[in-house]
Amino acid sequence: MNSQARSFLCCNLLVIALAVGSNASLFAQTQAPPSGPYTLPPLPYAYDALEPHIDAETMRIHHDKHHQAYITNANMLLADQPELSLLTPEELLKSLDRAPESIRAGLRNNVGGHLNHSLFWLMMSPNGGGEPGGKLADAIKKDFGSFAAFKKEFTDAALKRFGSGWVWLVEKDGKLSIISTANQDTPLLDGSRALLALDLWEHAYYLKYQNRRADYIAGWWNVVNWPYVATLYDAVE
Ligand code: MN3
Repeated sequence: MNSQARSFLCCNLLVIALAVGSNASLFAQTQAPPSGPYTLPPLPYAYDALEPHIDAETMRIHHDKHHQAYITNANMLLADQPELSLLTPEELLKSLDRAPESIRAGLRNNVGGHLNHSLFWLMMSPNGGGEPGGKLADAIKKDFGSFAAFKKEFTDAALKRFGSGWVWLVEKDGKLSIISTANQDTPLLDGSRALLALDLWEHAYYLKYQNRRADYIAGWWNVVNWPYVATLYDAVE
């Protein structure tokens, strides 16, 4: 690469760095994403497969840009952490105290972002929607009264999530519950197992729905991959 091309690339990276805000310094330090322990999992369906509920452009940017950025940042933070790099995202988030304090918050946000999005893609399907069956259906009825009551409680939690974060259906000690986490925090941090997740960052819906979060949530129910959620539930029993 000649020096002109290099300075052009450098300049563009700086613009990207400024655009992503708090992670700017991570981007500005290098010209190319480093290799590292994490790689972007492919979407298990086409970008437009969740239309009309989630549009193709949102899926493309969400997966290729936002999820990739969490991975790039996490890999950069782990560049000189060979022992931590051997851990799975789940293991790393559970043992953040082993990381140098200077990179702990960055790992929490970016490894959390990688883990949450990796789950989120699988929790949706072009053949989604409807209601779960089997043991998960029984558990929802036991702990919420009915599927409709569960859906209402989950939707209410998603509407009330202030700022960026997620709403989850989780299992802990044999009981289902709905919780909300800020930023990219995961239910793992309080010992819960994630069964279903809804991304409530504006990047997840703003292109199509703008400020109409309620419409995004209502649309999203049509793409929930209940068979996959049921496998996660069966795995925790
Ligand atoms: Mn997201």
